Amino acid sequence: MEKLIITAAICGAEVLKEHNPAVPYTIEECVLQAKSAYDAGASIIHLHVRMDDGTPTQDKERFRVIMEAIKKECPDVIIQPSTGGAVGMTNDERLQPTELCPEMATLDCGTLNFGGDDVFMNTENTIKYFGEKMIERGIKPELEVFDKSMIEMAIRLNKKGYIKSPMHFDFVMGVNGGIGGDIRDFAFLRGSIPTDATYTVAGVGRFEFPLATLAIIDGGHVRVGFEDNVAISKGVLAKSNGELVEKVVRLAKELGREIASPSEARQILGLKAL
Ligand code: KMH
Ligand code: ZN
Repeated sequence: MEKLIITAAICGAEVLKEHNPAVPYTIEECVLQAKSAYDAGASIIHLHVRMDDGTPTQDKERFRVIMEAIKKECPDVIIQPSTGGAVGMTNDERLQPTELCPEMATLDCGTLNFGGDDVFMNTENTIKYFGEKMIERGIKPELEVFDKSMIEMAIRLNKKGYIKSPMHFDFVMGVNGGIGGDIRDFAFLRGSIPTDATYTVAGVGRFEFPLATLAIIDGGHVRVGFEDNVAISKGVLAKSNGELVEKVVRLAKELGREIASPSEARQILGLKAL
């Protein structure tokens, strides 16, 4: 079985210090959280950025500064900026970090009710536009899917040339408005992707570690982090993103799965070697 790629989604756009005081807003806090995850075994950092007061932003310069600061401490880590940003942002606002030509970035594959009354808009034309920009800028998309229909969208746009093969999916499971996080939901998504595709799973809240375990057993990959979940166990806040990654490493060890280094992750995902 391939080694396990662990992604740490250290920050997100919605989670706040009120949920866990260790959620990073400042440059220094982002570096601290990224380093804790990297030292624990994460090879990819999925990155949102905030202003110092916690306001989410897709500002290119803020991304540049934070990405450079993370690279200083974690030289070979793969940084994967979000192009989802926060609900309500415009397409061009969301695409700003792709102008920095990172190795990877997320590409959200459909519209959904997001966590309540918000609507996270990703029309077919938006997805085509983002796909074209990523091809133009040499970026491998992580295809965020919140439901099965979004896998179908990705397959359709792959056939039309907006997304290249082999595709890499992120099953984001347990968002209010998207698919749930039960075993049958996982099996449904897992069985719906092309045979040459890879996937990672991001379970929201209580679904994080059960879904991580399924992916470890199945040969998939795992995303954890404050964006998705702030607790290390029921009612106990995680001290850092590193603590969440350490738990995945422990589970993988118990289940006989080795952890991929950043260079091994690049090989598995077909990214250029550093
Ligand atoms: N913040 C969500 C509305 C992504 O990173 O691409 C969207 C999101 C997805 O987090
Ligand atoms: Zn995200």
